Amino acid sequence: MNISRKRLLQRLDFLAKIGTTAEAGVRRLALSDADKQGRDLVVKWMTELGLTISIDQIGNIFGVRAGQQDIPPVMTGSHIDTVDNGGNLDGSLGVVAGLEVIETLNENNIVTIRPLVVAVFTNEEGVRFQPDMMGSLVYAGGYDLQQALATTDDRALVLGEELQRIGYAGDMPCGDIVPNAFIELHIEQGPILEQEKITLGVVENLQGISWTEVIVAGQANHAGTTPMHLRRDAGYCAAAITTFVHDLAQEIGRGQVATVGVIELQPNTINVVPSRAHMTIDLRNANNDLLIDAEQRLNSFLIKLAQNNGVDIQSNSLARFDPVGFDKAVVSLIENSAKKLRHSYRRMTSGAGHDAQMMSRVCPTAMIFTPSINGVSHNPAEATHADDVMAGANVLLHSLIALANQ
Ligand code: HGY
Ligand code: MN
Ligand code: MN
Repeated sequence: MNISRKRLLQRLDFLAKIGTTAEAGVRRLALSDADKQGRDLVVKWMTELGLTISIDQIGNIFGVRAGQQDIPPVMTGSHIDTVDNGGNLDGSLGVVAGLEVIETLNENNIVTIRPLVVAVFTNEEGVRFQPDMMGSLVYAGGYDLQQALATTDDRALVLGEELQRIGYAGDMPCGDIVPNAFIELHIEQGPILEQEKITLGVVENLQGISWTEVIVAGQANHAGTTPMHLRRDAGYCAAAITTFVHDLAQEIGRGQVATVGVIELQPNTINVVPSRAHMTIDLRNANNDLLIDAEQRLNSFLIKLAQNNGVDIQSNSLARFDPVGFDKAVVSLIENSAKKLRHSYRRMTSGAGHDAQMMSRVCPTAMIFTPSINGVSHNPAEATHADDVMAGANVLLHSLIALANQ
């Protein structure tokens, strides 16, 4: 029994058409109109597949397929919100492949012992509202619902009101469905599988994530008349922080990565020394001790930089997640499915954050990766060969059946 290639690729195409950008990317920021349209389309597909739909108080969507017994279900799924100008597979692959598994079981009249659930988690990307993986984090009890609903974006729009506006402020308490196991199919978003010419990643752990927002307050001044030693230059400090974290990652090595994704200067004018810088720093490492070391070294650098440049530097944590190990039994079950279907695979660490890392707090969890062409993601060029998409979805099908018949 195999999933239908045509249906799977067609659904991915339909979903990709919602929120397309000028560069043929996808922009479905959490709780935006485009996210609503995507949600409506997925709910339509779930209804057509005969799933019972529940929406929880943070807007997570669950499509439930009854099993032979009314016992804790096996769950799969991911997210359909995207980064600003992302690709059409990040998150969407896991949701659409989950629906394809359901349709394949329907057409083969197979009813598993356990119910099956396909989940769409709210705000996985954390681009508009932080932290990321917010919907699954609240669901797993790792973040207070009211605090999440009160989060605001950079236009001071409130998450809870946006949820109401798009019609996805559900009433099901978060965490109401407690699965027996969870598997997420996702693109690797990195270069490893393609470089090693391996079809599938069996993800056994996921690195720690530290997101910090930094505000540098200096003094606007004339670019021509202000001597260098009298400047309180927020722009220079933002640049110094950016090069510091880049060099820090090189120095620590051992998988340490560091990214300054946002730098906004004020007044952002050619002949004015910047008075203010707003920036974000993303540090990650699979080794928590190294990640803590990186955070501490960044902190001491910020204190020294402020003293030496007469500026005030405030930093606040936007997200902090320890590295996660996935469930050994689920990892080997996925490996067995890959073996049975004669696909090459390797165990690996996830460099990206995923809803699965939050689901691992509530039930045995693991992930399946498919290769990313040129290792590119969070970019309109994000792509995966159709054969690899099929391989991932078929291993998901067989793994879910195995789990749901346990
Ligand atoms: O940031 C991440 O790793 C994920 O894409 N939210
Ligand atoms: Mn993702
Ligand atoms: Mn992503």
